[in-house]
Amino acid sequence: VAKLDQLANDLLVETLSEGGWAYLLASEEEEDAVQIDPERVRGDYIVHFDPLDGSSNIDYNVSIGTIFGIFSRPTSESNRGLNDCLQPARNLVAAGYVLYGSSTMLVYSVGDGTHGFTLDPSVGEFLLSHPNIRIPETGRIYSINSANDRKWPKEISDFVESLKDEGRTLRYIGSLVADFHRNLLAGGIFLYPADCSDPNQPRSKLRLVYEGGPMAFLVEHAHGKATTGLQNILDIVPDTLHQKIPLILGSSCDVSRLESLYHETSVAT
Ligand code: P6P
Repeated sequence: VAKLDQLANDLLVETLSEGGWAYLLASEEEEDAVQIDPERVRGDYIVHFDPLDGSSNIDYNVSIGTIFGIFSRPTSESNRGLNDCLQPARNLVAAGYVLYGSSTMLVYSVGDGTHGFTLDPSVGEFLLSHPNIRIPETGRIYSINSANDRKWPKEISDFVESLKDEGRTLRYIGSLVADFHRNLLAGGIFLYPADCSDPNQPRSKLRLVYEGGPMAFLVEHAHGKATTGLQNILDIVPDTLHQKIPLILGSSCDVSRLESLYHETSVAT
């Protein structure tokens, strides 16, 4: 029996292939981009997705999610090749996630606000329940895996200590879509910094193309911010499909405070 994340991937690939609007797919579960048979394509879209993010939580009934981002073909002259996938998230025409939690929600943006829909099983439709979501400029919550605190860069350690001094509360589920969604509505900041155990070779975990990019698009259109600490996530041009990045996103004032710490360090060094 295939695992749920593989099943979710296969379902998305099959459905998007049949739809005809996408000519290229990029999935967390696929080593390379999937080129759709040109005979079946009538559209100019590229779809990135993490079919079931947080799938290690499935057996423990923790909320998980599907993350997606949609690009247009970069130029009418592009050869519809694999590189068409490697666009910065600022180019997204749409992004969103489905959260499988106490209720099933679709949250998406097409660049004009971020909106939430809740599945009503009695009619089998997603109903608009959260129009024009606006993340509070600052929040009580911070979300980070504190077990990694010895591996954090100094800016993150200093920032987290300041949050503790202010009496902020730590909430961390270990499922990006669930942690992000809670902070999007309640306000707060999610941080997954690089492992800097070897300062010369920082190692990140979360992916740019189908995790950080779509989430950055959503939070930006909900008046929040997303950064690596040094760069707006939306502006990063991916080098590779499965590129990993430090991911910090949420309330604009909280993210800006952290960016200032990184700026002070870069000025001082
Ligand atoms: P850690 C789940 O495996 C995931 O990809 C994200 O959904 C989540 O935010 C992160 O990893 C959790 O990672 O190292 O804290 O268990």
